[in-house]
Amino acid sequence: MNDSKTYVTRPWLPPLSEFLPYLEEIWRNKTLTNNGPFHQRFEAALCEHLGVEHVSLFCNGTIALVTALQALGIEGEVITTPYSFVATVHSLVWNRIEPVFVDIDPHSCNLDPRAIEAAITPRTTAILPVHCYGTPCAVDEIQAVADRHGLRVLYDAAHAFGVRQHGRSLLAHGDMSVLSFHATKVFQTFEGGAVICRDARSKAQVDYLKNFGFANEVTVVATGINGKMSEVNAAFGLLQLEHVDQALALRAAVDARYREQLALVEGVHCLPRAPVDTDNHAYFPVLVTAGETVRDRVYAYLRQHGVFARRYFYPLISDFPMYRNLPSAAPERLPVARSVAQQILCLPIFPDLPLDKVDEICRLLALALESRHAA
Ligand code: T4K
Repeated sequence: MNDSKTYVTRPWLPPLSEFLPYLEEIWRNKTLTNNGPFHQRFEAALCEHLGVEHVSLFCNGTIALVTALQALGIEGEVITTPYSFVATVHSLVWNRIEPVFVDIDPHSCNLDPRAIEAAITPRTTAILPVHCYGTPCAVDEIQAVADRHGLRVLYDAAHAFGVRQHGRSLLAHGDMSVLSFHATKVFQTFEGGAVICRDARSKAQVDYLKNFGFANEVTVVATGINGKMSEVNAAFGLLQLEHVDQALALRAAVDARYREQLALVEGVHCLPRAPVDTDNHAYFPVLVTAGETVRDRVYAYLRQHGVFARRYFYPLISDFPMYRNLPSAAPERLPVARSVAQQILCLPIFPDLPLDKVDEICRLLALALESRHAA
């Protein structure tokens, strides 16, 4: 990739010299995978860092979602959001579960808790909300709906690493939460993910399922998959944990600079950050309020100038061919999600994005919005 280009994100990497001793240890002990020493140390370190009790590491967030749904025994229909990365909903279909889309809240871009209750049928077994961009869902309202109807709650927390609210980790809510440690995430292990479980029993269930269902050398207790994280990824994650707070602080500075610079640019609305104890600034989403045509011209204009902003999440998942014929995918049922998807643009944000580059992106954005480019 050419360095004159500015991508929506770039992974934060520690100095290579810091990683070499970890690799030397793996070379010495020759345990490459299957719950090795780095895997165990990384799970323990993550519990400590995140302030949760039970973490099960995975090869990626998608297999973690698929496995968490199995561990919770979810079937029938699950209420979820059309405004996410497609893996959220694919994970349901890989378990032969029918997704039921409901609309989002325009401020948080997360499931609108008022819309959930109306979508519940006798076949509904769970809710699969997403903490989109790391913004917390309405966790108390969602839990109240779930309790009233005896439903499970599985959070897709792929964007929510390290977010804390009301004195506790956001990941502590629901029956389980799933993280992604993909290269594009605030905390990454090249590929990777994790399931946060409420208790040791459900972690054991998840652990069996990600290891073919083996309970011991000769006993298979479930139709498991291979979802394990390798020692190289786990060792890298352990090292990354030492740097993540610094990386988040650098992201916060980029976020603040955008807000300052864009405050006076007409036609762009920065999505507000929810009040939290610790934010992670995973994305910098803005709305181009003139709508889809102008948004797409702004997107193209930025690209011409080497700025690769992304339209996360456009199109809606409910518009993809395998979902659009579901009754709940009907456009008139999802007006807020549709409107946000038509205006959304995620601007580059990553720890070593120079602040003068942020200024330049804001200038380009303002120029693009001038009528001669965007009208
Ligand atoms: N749930 C949610 C809500 C999610 O957002 C995701 C993943 C998942 C579940 C599933 O978790 P995983 O199974 O992925 O662990 C990216 C990521 O591939 C995906 O992980 C992520 N969400 C999604 C929002 O974004 P793309 O197709 O946009 O990625 P890509 O390859 O275009 O990368 C974007 C930019 O990042 C590139 O232009 C340059 C930069 N980049 C990317 C990679 C991969 C790098 O600089 N280095 C890299 O190695 O999907």
